[in-house]
This record gives sequence, structure tokens and C-alpha cells, in this order.
Amino acid sequence: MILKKKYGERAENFSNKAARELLSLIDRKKTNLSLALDVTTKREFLEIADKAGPYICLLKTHIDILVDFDQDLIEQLKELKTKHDFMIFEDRKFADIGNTVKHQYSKGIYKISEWADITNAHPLPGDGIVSGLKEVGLSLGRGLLLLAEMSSKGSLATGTYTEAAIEMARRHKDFVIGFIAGRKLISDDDKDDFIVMSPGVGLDVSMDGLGQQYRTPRNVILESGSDIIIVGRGIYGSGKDIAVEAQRYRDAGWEAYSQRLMN
Ligand code: 5IU
Repeated sequence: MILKKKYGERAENFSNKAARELLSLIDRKKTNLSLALDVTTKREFLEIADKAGPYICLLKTHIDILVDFDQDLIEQLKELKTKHDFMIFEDRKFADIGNTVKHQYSKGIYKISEWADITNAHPLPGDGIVSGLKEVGLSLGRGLLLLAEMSSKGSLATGTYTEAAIEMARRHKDFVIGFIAGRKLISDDDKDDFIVMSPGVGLDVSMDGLGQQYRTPRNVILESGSDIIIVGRGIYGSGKDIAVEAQRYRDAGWEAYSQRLMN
């Protein structure tokens, strides 16, 4: 009964290092909040990460939107990671054949595999995408999420596509640690355990004008059985105090989880 288990207790269900570390970290820090930091300058990026850092388990990045990316940013990001005790998830959404994604993951300007504990991929190309990424990431202790669903209106990742993503994950349990999805995808007493992370979470608005759809932490964690809420503009987009907003989402996410344990 996964939903009734504490995060830390689920660590033993995984052989993957990143999954085990993340689940222990969530329990230790008492937060299931991931910050989606979609800002485009290094200054804003580091400032917001520092302010929200104490309240999050995972910092989700889109490293390629930074206009002034440099290696120093990565060094400072690593310092913040140690200072605040969070992990890093590069939301790269790989989508090519295995041989190509292997290079995209480890080479180029960003060298994602060197600093991101977790990344993600579309299952669209078939198992080769996972095998290619695994060749790079597994020995480094990295973990992969498959995009089984998306939060945006009209997403095509539904039904048999989502089912196929689950089967793909089961075939690569050493490296695939979970899914991006809006809900728990497999039965609660299934032999396999996967971490589910849900974007499209907000407390104040229900959409963004470009297809994003928001649900509350309570809906996502308590009613839909997801494990981690991913929140972006709800925290940094309102012009309000970053730390106050991060704390508010941290509390809402943890409250929803605590209620799930008690139900
Ligand atoms: N994101 C989604 N929906 C998805 C996937 C990723 O919103 O299905 I996969 C990303 C995009 C953005 C963050 O980086 O999650 C959500 O940010 P906001 O909370 O600002 O909408």
C-alpha cells in the first residue's frame, strides 16, 4: 500500500541512487515541493533558488532558457544545492533516438548529466531513448522520469500512450524512477513503485492563457495520489515574497500528504 507509506520507507523499493536519495530527503526535510524555475537570467535564477531553497526537495530547471548561462552558474547552483539540501531535476524532455540523446545528455554546452540528479524523456521514440540515457546516467547515480501525461490542454499523452509509458518504465526499473503525470498511475499494491511528479499546480489561478491547467496541491497529492508537486509561477510569478509563497506551497503539499497517510 504505497499511498500509506512514508516517503522514506519507500526508498528501499528502489535500487536507483537518485530515487533513494530523493525519498529520504523528502522525509528529512518534510517537503514534497519542487520549484519550477523558469526565469531567463542568471541573477534571477540564483536569487530565487536561494530564497526558495529551504522549502523545496527538488529544483526543476530549464537550463537552456538562461540568456547568460555559463559554467559559473553551475558551480553556484551546486553550492546552493549543498547549502539548502535539495536535488536538481533538469526538465530536458529528451525525445530523440538513443544515440542522439546520449550526446545531448552528456555533451554540448550544458553537460546535463554532470549536475542534474534527475532528468526526463518522452517515451515516444521507444525503449532506445531510455537505453541511450541509461548508458550515460546509471553509473553516475542519475534517475530518469518518463512523461506519461502532460498538464497542458489537449495533451496527446493519454490512454494507451500512457499505458505504454508505464510498461516501458517497468522494463527499465534500475534507471526509470517514475513519471511526470497528474495522478498515481499504477495500483497501490503493485509490485513496482514509481515516484510521480505533477506540474500544473497552483493555489490562485486555474490556467495561464497558453494551455497550462492548474490544480491544487490537495487535489494532486491527496485525491490523485501523486508524490511531488511542481510549482513555478505560483511561487515566483506573483511579485510576492518568494520565501513566503514557497512556504505556503510547501505547507499545502505536506498537509495533503499527511492527510493521505491518515485516511
Ligand atoms: N511542465 C508542465 N506541464 C507538463 C510538463 C512540464 O507545466 O506536463 I512534462 C513544466 C513547465 C514549467 C513547469 O517548467 O512545469 C510549470 O510551471 P508553472 O507552475 O509556472 O506553470
